[in-house]
Amino acid sequence: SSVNLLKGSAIAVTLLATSASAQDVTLRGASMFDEDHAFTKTMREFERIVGEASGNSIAFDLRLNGELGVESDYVTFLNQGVAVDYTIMAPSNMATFAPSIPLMDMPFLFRDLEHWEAVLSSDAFAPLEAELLEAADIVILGYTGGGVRNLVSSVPIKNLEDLAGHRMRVMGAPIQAQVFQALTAAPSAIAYSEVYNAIQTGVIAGFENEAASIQNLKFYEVAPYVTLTGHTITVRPIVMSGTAFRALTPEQQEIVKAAGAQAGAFGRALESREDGTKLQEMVDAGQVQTLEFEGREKLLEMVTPVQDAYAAELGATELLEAVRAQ
Ligand code: X1X
Repeated sequence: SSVNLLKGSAIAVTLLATSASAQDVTLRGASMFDEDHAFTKTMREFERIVGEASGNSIAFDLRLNGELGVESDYVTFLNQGVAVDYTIMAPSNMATFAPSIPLMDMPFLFRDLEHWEAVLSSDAFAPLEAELLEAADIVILGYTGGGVRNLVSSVPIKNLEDLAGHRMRVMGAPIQAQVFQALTAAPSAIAYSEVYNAIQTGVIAGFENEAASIQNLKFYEVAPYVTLTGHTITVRPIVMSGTAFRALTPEQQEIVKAAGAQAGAFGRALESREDGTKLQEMVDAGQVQTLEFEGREKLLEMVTPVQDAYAAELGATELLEAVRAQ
């Protein structure tokens, strides 16, 4: 019997050794949303492509509905190589780890969808990717996004007069607060998970967001006025922790990179296509009322010096010029 026991443990060791050499790995992902949101659908597409290409040597465990927190939590996890291996993330939520990364999604960066797509299909952001890897140990695998961010408020905001002193939440990157300060609003950085409550209790009178997320998290319940400033077309990197990335074989690394690029293109087409439809669905359901912003053309003028100063401070003036020139 002791011989049998020994045999048993020898078999167990062999099995372990076999599975380790096959490099089977499970990656844990995080989404703040349910299956209906474009981010979740994009991560599902990423998983599908990787699964197929890797002969299912890479498996996935995607946690939805903010089970693992919000993006400002995810970025810390990715940086430390714990809890979350991959997700989709607003560059402005990574500011504390890499100050230059929020340049990617600063308001009024893109003229229109065509400009946005041209920049994202180029390698204009490569230096920012390198800095993120170096400073935060986070790998960008691809880019999704394509939602248009508007003001979302509990009170109607129709013009610059209404915007003056407007208490609104912005993402936690200094450039976000600086832009809305330049527009004379009163921005404060509040965690995404606190926004609904902060509006409901009157701590702030609104924030800014895109249709997919307003609808998915029902922000219209507390902030039914959507002012069509269209100040940002979102850029949302599909990211992986450096720790998780390095644990893959070189072949698996190539697979996740290719899948990130492909899933990103899928996600960009999806969210940009759905953006208008989702806004209209909320209008039709009586959940939101849209308002034009009188004098929108003045906003870009007010914000440009802030963008320039931010880029200059980072030594990224050339990069900003290159993006504008695309
Ligand atoms: O404003 C936020 O923090 C969030 O808004 C949307 O849900 C998404 O763009 C998400 O990436 C995050 O930025």
